[in-house]
Amino acid sequence: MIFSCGSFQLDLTQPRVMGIVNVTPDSFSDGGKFNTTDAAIAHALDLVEQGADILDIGGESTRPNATPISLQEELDRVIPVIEAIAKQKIPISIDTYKPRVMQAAIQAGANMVNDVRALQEDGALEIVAKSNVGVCLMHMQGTPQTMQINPQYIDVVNEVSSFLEMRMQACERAGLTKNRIVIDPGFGFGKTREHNIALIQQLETLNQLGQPLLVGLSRKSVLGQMTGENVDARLYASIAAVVISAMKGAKILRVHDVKETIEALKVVAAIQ
Ligand code: 7PJ
Repeated sequence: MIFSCGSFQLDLTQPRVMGIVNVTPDSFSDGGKFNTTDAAIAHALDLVEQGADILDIGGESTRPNATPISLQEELDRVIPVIEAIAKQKIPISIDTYKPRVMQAAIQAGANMVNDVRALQEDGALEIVAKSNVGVCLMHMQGTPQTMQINPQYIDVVNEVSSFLEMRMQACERAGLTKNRIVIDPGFGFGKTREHNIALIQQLETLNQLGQPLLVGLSRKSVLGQMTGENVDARLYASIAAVVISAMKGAKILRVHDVKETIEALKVVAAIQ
């Protein structure tokens, strides 16, 4: 399985690691630590050193209740980081739902768009389709401001699967070829603990959609609910989630802890 993202052809026979680079002062996990351009670039280079296969650059936090930021603020945060990292030989993903940020990021060297709204904003689909970048289509119920207020499903796995299939079809109608699309159930995005668990348990069902699966569970609150640990102490839980996800067929793991994740994935690879 080859994932085509811009000038990169990523072989997904073995799972790949997407390292998270937050250029946000309020991101729920490492918020405030890497909020300047230079610090974000240094963090990105460190993740490359640790062995990341993709870097995911995000300027606007999508944690529950996060305050939205302006287009200009988001551009000011992410574009200088992308321009600096584009010199590295590693695919760069832009984590945004804003079409104008996608456009500027692609121009600055991004190879992939990671969109928590699955290209549903006006113009997003067209911008990605007319480029050659890859895309991650993620499921979210509601918006970051409201999504954790009583999320409800009749059948969460079925509903997430149908949504992703609908967005895959929209992408294909717009001219995006299948080899440019990965899909993601969106853990924690309008989901209770039970919803998240059902999605992990039935990851194989989403695999049946035929597109590579991206999983983002790193340090998330569902892991905190399971372990009682706060966000700075969820490494072991995150590694457990990576191992389970990889064994259930996930092809891209979106994580904060790159080196540790790679080590865990080597164990999975060795026994498979
Ligand atoms: C995800 C994401 C995720 C994708 C965030 C956090 C919240 N993009 N962006 N999947 N999560 N594709 O990292 O905890 O799960 S931001």
